Amino acid sequence: MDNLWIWVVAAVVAIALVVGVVVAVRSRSKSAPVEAPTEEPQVEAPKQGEPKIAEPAAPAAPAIETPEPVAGRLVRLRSRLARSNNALGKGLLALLASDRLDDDVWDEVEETLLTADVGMADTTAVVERLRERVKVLGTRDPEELRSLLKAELSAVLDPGLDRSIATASPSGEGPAVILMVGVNGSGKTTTCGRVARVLIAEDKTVIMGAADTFRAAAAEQLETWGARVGARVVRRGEGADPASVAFDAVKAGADEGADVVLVDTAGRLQNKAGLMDELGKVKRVVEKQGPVAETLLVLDATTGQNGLQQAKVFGEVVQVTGIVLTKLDGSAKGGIVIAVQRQLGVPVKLVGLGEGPDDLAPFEVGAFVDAIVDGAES
Ligand SMILES: Nc1nc2c(ncn2[C@@H]2O[C@H](COP(=O)(O)OP(=O)(O)OP(=O)(O)O)[C@@H](O)[C@H]2O)c(=O)[nH]1
Ligand SMILES: [Mg+2]
Repeated sequence: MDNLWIWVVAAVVAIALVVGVVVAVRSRSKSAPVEAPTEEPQVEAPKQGEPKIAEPAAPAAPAIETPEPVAGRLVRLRSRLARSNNALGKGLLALLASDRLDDDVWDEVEETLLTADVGMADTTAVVERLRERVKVLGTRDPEELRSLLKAELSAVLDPGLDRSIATASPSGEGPAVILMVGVNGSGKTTTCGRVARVLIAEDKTVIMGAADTFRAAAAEQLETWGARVGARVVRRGEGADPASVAFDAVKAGADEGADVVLVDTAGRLQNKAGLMDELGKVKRVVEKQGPVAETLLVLDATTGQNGLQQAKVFGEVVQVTGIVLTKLDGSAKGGIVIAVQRQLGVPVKLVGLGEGPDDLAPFEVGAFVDAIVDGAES
């Protein structure tokens, strides 16, 4: 009997021990820290060609700005233009006011125009016509000489050219697509942002495509511009196919009924044949959805005649419909406007006169000529 009790007590103690151990192990495993899996989870890369349209720009800058109206901008910015082009008007008027208008003086007039980047062909044409008219009219009156000079400079700038920016698709369907092309640093992205503002000031709806995919910063720069005026930017990651981004942007524009799609492209050097091919591809792919309304070549006016060489190469790849001449507020010489237009056979449509958001003006021949000639006196 005694043995039986001993066995019962031993069994109860054993069971209690087992239960205690199990409870302790369970509670420890619950509170133990979760160990990180040894293998990284596999993230699936987005498939090539799969449309991946970015969300609207993060609402980092909620205050939407009201861009300045476009009318009269060139007049407002005239002092910047006149400052940088003072030499042209001043030099010419001083020469024309000389006591004797002999060959030496006309040679100097020619030199002044050449130094102002006007280019040989137009310089010769302007000097010949001016010389002829001064002779015929027999005038030496400064005011008359001034208006003769303005008339000749205006004539070479061809005031009759259509300088409007297309805001309707040539096919009549879908958005007007505007491609922005040009070499590194010429001001393409800035121009996209500023043209978007101009269009928004005219109550147009705008979508921008960040087809410069070489640098992530390029798309961010465009988004910053877009966020300021509430224009959506379609983008993909760095290194994505620029043509697909452009395609997506145009598709988004069509789906959303936007008036205009502005496509920013990467800066390209004319000697990089592959990059020029890529620009051609961007255009061809965009055109699968309809014709491009406008291809604007953005040129840095301070690069003078060198910029013209680059511009010609672009003209061979994409049919340029308008020139945007930026940085005319800097050390650029006014004559470049004449040379660019003449040598490329395409009108200068917009000019950049500063780094501000509304420092882009529609080019007007009269206001421009007044600024470079009369600027001499201001
Ligand atoms: N003073 C002045 N600066 C300008 C003008 N237009 C553009 N810029 C400046 O030029 C610089 C280059 O402009 P971006 O718009 O980045 O040039 P980009 O052609 O897009 O350059 P990439 O993307 O590198 O090919 C910026 O610092 C602009 O502020 C202008 O009309 N006047
Ligand atoms: Mg850029």
